[in-house]
Amino acid sequence: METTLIIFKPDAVQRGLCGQILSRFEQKGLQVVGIKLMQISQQLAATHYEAHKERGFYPGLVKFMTSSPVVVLALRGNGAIAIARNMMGATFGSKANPGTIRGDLGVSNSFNLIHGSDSPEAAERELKLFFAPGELLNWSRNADAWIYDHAGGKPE
Ligand code: 3AN
Repeated sequence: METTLIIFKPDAVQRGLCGQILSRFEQKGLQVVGIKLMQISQQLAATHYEAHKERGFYPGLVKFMTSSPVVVLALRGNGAIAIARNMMGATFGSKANPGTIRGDLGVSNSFNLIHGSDSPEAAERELKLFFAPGELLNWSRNADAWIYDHAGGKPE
């Protein structure tokens, strides 16, 4: 099972879209193993986005991400990283396909509602940045018996 780090960005929180977006992930079958409302500090934003430090959009991105609270989530499932990325859609709402979160809920070319880890390495790094040890819960979900086929001994 993979776990991915998802952020509902300040625009999602301010626009009251968190419930809708979370519903999509729950309905898909991804399991919430961590969730909290938080204000991202300058330092945390800088660490999280350090790969983009030299990009022209970086100052605006850090300003946006620290401007208002966000909701951070850890979502778990088979292939959770790719599943969440596909559900998010292309980076900007203006380009994202209908049916995706960004495609259905936004039009902006900088406010794009949601972040999701883009690889297992990024997920491991980002989960550690945003969740302290003990904030992620390994809990067994009864619905898993119907979300996955366990006939072969592991969830498929
Ligand atoms: P994604 O979130 O789809 O993985 P990346 O990894 O290309 O997108 O970019 C990381 C973040 O940087 C994006 N979520 C977006 O908020 C921001 N970003 C990327 N390109 C731009 C841009 N041209 N203008 C403003 N913000 C940008």
